[in-house]
Amino acid sequence: MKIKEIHIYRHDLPVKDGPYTMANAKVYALDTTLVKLVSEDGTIGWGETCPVGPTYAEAHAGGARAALIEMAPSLIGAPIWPLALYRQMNGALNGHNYAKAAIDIAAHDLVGKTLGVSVADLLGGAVTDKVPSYYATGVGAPDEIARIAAEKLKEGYPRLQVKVGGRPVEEDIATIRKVWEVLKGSEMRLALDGNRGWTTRDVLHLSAACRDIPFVLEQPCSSIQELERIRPQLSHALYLDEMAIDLNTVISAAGTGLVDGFGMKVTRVGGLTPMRAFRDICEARSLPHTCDDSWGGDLIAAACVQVGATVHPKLFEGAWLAAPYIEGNYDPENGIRIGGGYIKRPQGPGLGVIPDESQFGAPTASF
Ligand code: 0XW
Ligand code: MG
Repeated sequence: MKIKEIHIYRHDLPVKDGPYTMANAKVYALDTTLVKLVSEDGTIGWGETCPVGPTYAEAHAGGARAALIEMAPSLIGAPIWPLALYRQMNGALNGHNYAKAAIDIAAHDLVGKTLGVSVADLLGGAVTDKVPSYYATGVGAPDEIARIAAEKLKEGYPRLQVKVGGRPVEEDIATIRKVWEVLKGSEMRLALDGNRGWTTRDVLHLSAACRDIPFVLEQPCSSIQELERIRPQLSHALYLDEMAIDLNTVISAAGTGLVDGFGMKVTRVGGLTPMRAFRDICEARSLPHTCDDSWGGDLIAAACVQVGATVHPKLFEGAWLAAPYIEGNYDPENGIRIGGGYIKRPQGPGLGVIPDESQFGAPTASF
């Protein structure tokens, strides 16, 4: 079975009650890119990629579409099977994992719909249909973040990620102390995400000052070298997020023991094909990880949920979705929603969601 058509769409996702604030970015609306693959027999597969602005990762929305337009002509007539298709993408363009991810997700959706099985089945089989999520705060004042922590604890979220960085470290310490007053004694797990925004000096200070609070430190500094430097002096477990840009980096970070886990984004690593390998590398080294993305609508959310459902539960840190920050769904019937801190895995074939494509308007490019 071969690919007959490729269509690329652009769509705006305004941030509900925005902006969303991180150490290195403040975002009001996100520009997402959708890919529709059509196979020879008319079956359709959808994919998506949505960088959370141009400064979070080495990715931006216009770059995704340029890379897709570069690759698309050579993918017409290519096999729909994800690994073979991935090799063809690599033959057409070096790098640009986050753009290849949209095609790879669409290929999984297409193959699932062709065979009548879910993407989780294609990835080895779901171990649960109730996928844990986690809530991520923005960077905010101590009392406000503690209020959100109490609210999310009550809603049933099993994990909270508190955004920090980009301000005096004393404010981050005050925030985490307030949050801990709320969470102490509960089962909610806690992560502090610096989003590359701290100096090594500040991380070491914070880790020592909060030795009594059990949290994981996610991507506190910007480079692997900075993490290598602080690693032996930390009192907390260290997770890699933004710098885990591909499987090669993951293999090194896991193999050298640089980190204790990962905040992993499906599109950053290149889609579901590399995500499956990532999941298995982590399982081989007992490394916990998330399966999320930086932003995106129902298609990204469904991809995260489908792969998240296949992760060994003892290693799964949850699937973060942009859903709480987005109005509406692409799929009015089976759109992905979070309830009580968990996500129901959609049961249909492929990703399990079918977008109402009239929302996207005319394609920006068709092949
Ligand atoms: C919390 N997230 C999953 C959403 C934002 O895009 C950033 C990201 C992270 O963990 O860095
Ligand atoms: Mg992170």
